[in-house]
Amino acid sequence: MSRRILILNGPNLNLLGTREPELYGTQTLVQIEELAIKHARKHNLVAECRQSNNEAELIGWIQQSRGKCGGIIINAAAYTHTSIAILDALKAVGLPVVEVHLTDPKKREPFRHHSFVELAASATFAGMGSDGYLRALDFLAEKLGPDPVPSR
Ligand code: CA2
Repeated sequence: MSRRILILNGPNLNLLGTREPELYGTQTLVQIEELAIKHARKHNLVAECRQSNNEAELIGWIQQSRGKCGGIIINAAAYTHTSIAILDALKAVGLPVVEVHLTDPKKREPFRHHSFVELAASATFAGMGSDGYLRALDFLAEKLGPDPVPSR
């Protein structure tokens, strides 16, 4: 199984660190991605990070991960609560999926309580800020098992 992990972030997460810091913190998405890439290396995983405000683009990347990646970490942002298309794509690729949210949507407005992504996910890490992405990598590293050919 590939040790490449696709880390997907959905709409408006490109604004992290610039608006609503009281809710989403002060780290930018680039900083969070750098932390994730470094953390992945500790597990001999390669994190490939992508963000889009476009549902179709996210679906395209999910479809392309089939046969190339060993797992997907996804913060689908608002699409979490609306997108059956993303759910279907995640199910179709048949890879382990971990759902991440910076905040805990279940403790926010009722319209955020339902997650379609959750229906395809093996685990969810929510309300932990950027640590959620690192815990998601730990989870996938455990699921994939040790690297048969460790690089160091
Ligand atoms: O807590 C999360 O990670 C969310 O996925 C964030 C989404 C929200 O729709 C989900 O319910 C929970 C919103 C992302 C918006 O990101 C912004 C970042 C900075 C400034 C404004 C929005």
